[in-house]
Amino acid sequence: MKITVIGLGYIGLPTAILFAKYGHKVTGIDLSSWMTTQLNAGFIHIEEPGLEQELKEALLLGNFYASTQPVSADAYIIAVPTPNKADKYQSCDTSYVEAAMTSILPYVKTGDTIIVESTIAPRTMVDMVQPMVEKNGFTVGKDIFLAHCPERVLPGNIMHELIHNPRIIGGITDACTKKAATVYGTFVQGEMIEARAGEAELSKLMENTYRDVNIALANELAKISNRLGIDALRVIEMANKHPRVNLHQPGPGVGGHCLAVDPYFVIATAPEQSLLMQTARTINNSMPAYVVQQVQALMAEREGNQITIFGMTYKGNIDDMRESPATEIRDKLNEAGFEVRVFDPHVTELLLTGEEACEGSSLILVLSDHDEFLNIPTNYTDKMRDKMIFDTKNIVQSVGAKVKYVNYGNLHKIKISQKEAVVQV
Ligand code: SAJ
Repeated sequence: MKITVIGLGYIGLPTAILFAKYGHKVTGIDLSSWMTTQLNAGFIHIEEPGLEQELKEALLLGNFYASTQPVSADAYIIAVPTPNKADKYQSCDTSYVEAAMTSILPYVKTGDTIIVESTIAPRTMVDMVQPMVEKNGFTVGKDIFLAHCPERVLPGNIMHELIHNPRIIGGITDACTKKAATVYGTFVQGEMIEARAGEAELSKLMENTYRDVNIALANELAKISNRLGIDALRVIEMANKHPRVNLHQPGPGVGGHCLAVDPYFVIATAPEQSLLMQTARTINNSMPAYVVQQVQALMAEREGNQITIFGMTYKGNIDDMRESPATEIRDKLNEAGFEVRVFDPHVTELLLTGEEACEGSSLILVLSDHDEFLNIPTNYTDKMRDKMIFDTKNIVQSVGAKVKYVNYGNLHKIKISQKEAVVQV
């Protein structure tokens, strides 16, 4: 089969390479000519284990070619970004999907399949994509087969998960679903879940919204426990011993390109019906300011004005800082007049060593759960002016003697002199 993949990012590129590996003739399309030249020379522009090797093999087989111009194919896969718009509910910006559709439609012929993988707002397939195809004189489900097949992979493990995860195949009609399933069936070994386009769109969004709402609940619990003088982390641990309870973990806020983005796509399409989701977003968005407020209270009792942030990425053991709450916390601390130093062993442009970042500091503020922070070595804390760690991710397991360790479990005890702690239990 000839396959054209539009958008060679975190999802489009691995998908294109896998199709090539499984014997298809794949052309990968991207706007960046620098990127397509690099790819044709065998080099990838993103960090993903195993991908560059697979690209080199696909090039050797003659099954992959990157280009800036679309070419005719039997199946087209669209994997372009869908950011939030800057409107009231931060709705889904489908302009890249629209542009990708416009670019391929001159090449589309009867019998072809078009699959949108990009995360899109519910009803985008029927309200926007289908009319574009029909405008070109085709009947969807008879001439052209149209489906939304969202991905659900975790960066760092994409090559494995694309093959083994269950895959939702959401066609506009049953015939569209069957046709799209034959495309993925060439390499997907996980269950192929046959669905309608709208179900597929909303299912992908609800997976991430579920997580966002649950994290909001954990963050709210952390605030409540702090107010009441109760250990939130013990509460979570105990509640989770119930076989049907899974409280999530509180943190400094929710980052990344999915959880902090996708719920808005649902909210914007049904604002009056999505009150819980909106509240969850508000709670998670409030966490950076809440952390800063707690830090101010902790620093009020300490000597010195310097704070060291440990971790700038939105989660642990990755180098991705997109939508990271750490950025907002750093900026707010700077605005509040603190001298802020940053240490993140996963972000290469941050050059300070742990030792340098801690020298003269009065507080280490842990914002990412990197493995490097499991044990905080004494050579980091020895040169601190005042030795305290506030660990918002509950990741640190050992610290040197004389270092005060604070997390969402005991924060209330440390700040007991502050007026928000009403009872100490
Ligand atoms: N977080 C918490 N508390 C928790 C769990 C996470 O504060 O208990 C925070 C993290 O620190 C981070 C944010 O939430 O800031 C998001 O992290 P994540 O690991 O939950 O999610 P992502 O954005 O890296 O990946 C998600 C995944 N979706 C689900 O688990 C439902 C992934 O499977 C999807 O492929 C991805 O979104 C996507 O592309 O949609």
